[in-house]
Amino acid sequence: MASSKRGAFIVIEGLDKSGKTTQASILHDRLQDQRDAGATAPKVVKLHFPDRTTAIGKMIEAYLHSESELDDRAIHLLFSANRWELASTISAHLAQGTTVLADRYSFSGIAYSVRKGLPYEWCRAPEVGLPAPDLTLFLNISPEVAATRGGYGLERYEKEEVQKGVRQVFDQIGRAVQEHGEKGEGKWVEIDAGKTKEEVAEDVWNAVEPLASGVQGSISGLWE
Ligand code: Z5A
Ligand code: MG
Repeated sequence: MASSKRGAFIVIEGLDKSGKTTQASILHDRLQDQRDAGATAPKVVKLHFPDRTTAIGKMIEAYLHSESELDDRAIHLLFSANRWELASTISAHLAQGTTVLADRYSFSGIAYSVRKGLPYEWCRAPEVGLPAPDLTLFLNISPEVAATRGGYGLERYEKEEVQKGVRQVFDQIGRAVQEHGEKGEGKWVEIDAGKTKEEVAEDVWNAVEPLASGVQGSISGLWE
């Protein structure tokens, strides 16, 4: 890797059960294989938001399992704080040339809370300044197909009418990022997640490959 390159920050977003965790894992392994094959490829780390291992993450998990009730604004800020807990770690990895993959990020935070009726700008505010992704892959699937997938319906928001509302907000965010993407939001690429796992993985790889050896330029703050 050229010494002037830093690691790429790649985010995977999408509705529930669109295959984010499946694809994050396939992509991680592919990038890791590349590194194992030649020492010049960057290291790679994979994160998942919410990170349920921290104290804040445990509060979020209790909420998602409906074991606790929280004001909509309070839970929104906890999800955001859960990202800020890892912000300096993400920036340090990127600066050291490590590729960072995140399974969900700020866009999920906004989409689920706006769907509940909170104002868009209020929801976006606590995300401003987090490390900005270089690339967001939005796994697009219809809520009807998502509802047929394994594990659906176990957590609080996994209901078809909720997912339809969330999808509308994601569409709004995607359009905004595509229009302003050069200013600290990175690139937004939509992937058809209704295909087989292998086909989706190929589309994901085609989008990621140009960044796989690292990217030029400093790390931007999201929406800054
Ligand atoms: N949330 C929020 O409100 N605010 C925030 O800031 C953040 C999150 C970060 C938990 O998230 C909740 O938190 C979530 C949003 C909210 N809403 N709810 N409920 P989470 O990321 O922890 O959720 P999860 O439990 O991991 O589910 P998921 O992420 O929605 O699923 P997924 O990762 O997209 O799908 P998957 O686990 O990879 O695959 C699901 C199943 O489908 C599994 O059986 C796979 O084998 C199968 N699969 C995957 N791909 C395919 C294809 N291509 N074909 C057929 N079957 C497939
Ligand atoms: Mg997942």
